[in-house]
Parts: sequence; C-alpha cells; structure tokens
Amino acid sequence: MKIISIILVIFLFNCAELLDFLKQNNVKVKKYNVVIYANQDWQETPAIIDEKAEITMEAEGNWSMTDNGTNFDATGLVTNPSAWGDYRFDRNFNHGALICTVNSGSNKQIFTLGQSSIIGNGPIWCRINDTDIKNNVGSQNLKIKIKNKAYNL
Ligand SMILES: [Ca+2]
Repeated sequence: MKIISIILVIFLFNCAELLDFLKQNNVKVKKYNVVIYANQDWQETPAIIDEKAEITMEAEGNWSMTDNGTNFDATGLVTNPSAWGDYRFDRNFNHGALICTVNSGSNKQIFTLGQSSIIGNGPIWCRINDTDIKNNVGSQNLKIKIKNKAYNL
C-alpha cells in the first residue's frame, strides 16, 4: 500500500510538472527582424502565423515614394505626396505606410504598425502602400513579434 501511495505521489507530481511545462510553452512568442524595401512589391518575411496570432510590429527607417524624394517613416503620410494621383495599394492606410498581410491570395487582411489580432495561416508579407514602386527609395527595419494563440490550453 505504501509503495502504491509513493507511486501515486510521483505520478501526480509528474502530471503537475507536465501541466506547468505545457502552460509555459502553449503560447509561442517568436521575434523576427526583417528589412522591407520601398521599391519592391509584396515581400515575404520568415514570420509565420498559425491559425490565430497577436502580432506586434515596430519599424525604423526612412523611405520615399515620389520623384520629389520626400522622406518619411513607416507610418506614411496622411496627405498625398504625389501630384499625379492616389497610388495607394489600400486606401484605408496612409500614403506610403508600411502595410502587411498574412494571406498573399485575394482575401487579404491588411494590417500595419502596432498590435493586431490576425486570423490566418502562413508567412507575413509586407510592402509600402504605393502601387508605383519604380521611383521609390529606402527601406524599413521591421521588428515582428508573434504570439501564436493556436495552442492555448
Ligand atoms: Ca512611387
């Protein structure tokens, strides 16, 4: 009886330890540093989300999107810097802002700097919010932090 009790205690202790281990590892936080160029289309990053994730993004750098070369950061410009028209990829975001998505297909959920809750699978793709990229200069150093929620217990 005593041996059975000891075995039971060891078993329960291991269960508690296993549960603690699972709790500590169920939320996966991953960090990435990537460079996004102003003169390129959608750029694939190594940051991958799995089903549902909380994404935090910060960027440092300057880029420009017009022939006059006006420099600005990844938050972009509220006022259109182009005399030729509105060249935004997505008009919900500033001119020249850094924009990202998870699905490269047609059903894009676009997000930008700060914190976003994203549902999707696959790598994060980013670009400048400008469709005429030939005259663009500069890049952004982008930090992406992903907290995957898919494994919450
Ligand atoms: Ca441009």
